[in-house]
Formats: sequence, structure tokens, C-alpha cells
Amino acid sequence: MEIQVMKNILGENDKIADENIKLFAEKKVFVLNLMGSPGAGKTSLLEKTIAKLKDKIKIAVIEGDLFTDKDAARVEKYGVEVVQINTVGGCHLDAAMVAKVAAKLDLDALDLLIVENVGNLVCPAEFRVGEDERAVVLSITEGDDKPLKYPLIFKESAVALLNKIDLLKFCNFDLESAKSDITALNPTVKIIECSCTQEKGLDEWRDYLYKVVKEKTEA
Ligand SMILES: Nc1nc2c(ncn2[C@@H]2O[C@H](COP(=O)(O)OP(=O)(O)OP(=O)(O)O)[C@@H](O)[C@H]2O)c(=O)[nH]1
Ligand SMILES: [Mg+2]
Repeated sequence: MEIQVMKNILGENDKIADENIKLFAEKKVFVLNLMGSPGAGKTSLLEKTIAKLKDKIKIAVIEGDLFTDKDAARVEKYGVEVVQINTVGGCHLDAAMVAKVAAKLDLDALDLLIVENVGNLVCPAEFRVGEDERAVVLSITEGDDKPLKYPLIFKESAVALLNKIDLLKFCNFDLESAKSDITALNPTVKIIECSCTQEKGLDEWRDYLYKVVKEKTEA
């Protein structure tokens, strides 16, 4: 039965995710699962994050992509280790994929491992990879109805980044309505309005990330 199969897949994934969590706890590596639709600005956010934080904390990146290594090539330019996972059509990363990569990384030398998930507002939220926190990037060009239409990813994220606010005047995106929908889904979520191209809101994000990484690595 289809329902049973899905339950088994998720159950098996959860077991591996729990093993990953144990490993990342032993090694004191903070893992961020960065999610969002295709083109929302995940890699742009990574570039801006790494550029400012890489001298303060040791960062590596796992890039999830269907077929290409385009994002990995962008991130590598910032001088951090990047490992590409191609899902060959798969719509999300899973815990086993991350475990395989983690086994090859020098985790003792890392503070932060950022996993850029496959661009998708649905499937990645179903599969834990062993992360400490999730963050979702929503571009305002996607529409203010998206939080309620795709609730799980917003419910499960510690941070929701509303990106491309430089385009606000061109889009009929109701910022207050989107923010109140996100908060209704997830009362503890931190909402950050940002623009990766115009360097807005990014310090708030970087300060937050730095703080949660340090809380784990210095515990
Ligand atoms: N105007 C504007 N464009 C942005 C902003 N952030 C990203 N972009 C542009 O949006 C496009 C997609 O950005 P990416 O960072 O590649 O998006 P992504 O979420 O990593 O995309 P996938 O990995 O394909 O899912 C690029 O052309 C970026 O330059 C922003 O704040 N404002
Ligand atoms: Mg990307």
C-alpha cells in the first residue's frame, strides 16, 4: 500500500537522521538545512553568509541539486569546502545522502555545515537530514499566499527569510499578511526581511546564525 510505503520510507529516514544528529552532536557541528523554492535565493544567501562569517567560524556546504554543480561552483569561490549531491531528479535530500557526505568531511575542523536543499517548497520539509535547525527562503515574487499553501516548511523552520524585498514595489506582495500567516503557522519563527542583492537584513540573519552556531560549538 502506498501509505504504508511512505511511512516506512520516512521511518527509515528518521533513524538515519537520528544517527546524524548524534554524530553532529559529538563533533559539535551545527547543521543548517536551508530550504525554499527554485530561485528563492538560497545560494545567494549562502554566498552573503559565507563571505562575512567564514573568518569567524569554520564552514562547509553540502549542495543539493537535481543534476548540476552550478551552485557548488558559485559557493566554492568563497573558499569553503563544498560537496555536491546530485539527486538525479529526486526532489529532496535525505538523511542517508547527508550521512554519506558527512563520513568524508573532517567534522572535527568544522563549526557549521550548511545543507542547501533541492529547490522545492514541499518535499524537503518531509525529510529530516539530521539538522539542528531549518531555514526557509521565500522570495516575495512567489506571492504572499505561499505560507498557507505550503505550510509544513514554514511550521518546521526556525527562520523564515522573506527575500528580494528590493522588488516589493513591483510585486503585489502583502508583507504584513504573509508575516502574520507565517507566525500563525509557527509562533516561535524568526522572520527576517532581506535582499541578497541590496545587502538588506543580512546582518540580522548572520548575527542569528553566528549566535546559534556558537551556542552549540561552545556548549
Ligand atoms: N532582485 C533580487 N534578486 C535576487 C535576490 N536574491 C537572489 N536574487 C536572484 O534570484 C536568482 C536566483 O537566486 P539563487 O540564489 O540562485 O536561488 P536558489 O534558491 O539558490 O535557486 P535554486 O538553487 O535553483 O533553487 C538569481 O538571479 C539571483 O541573483 C534579491 O534579494 N533580490
Ligand atoms: Mg541554489
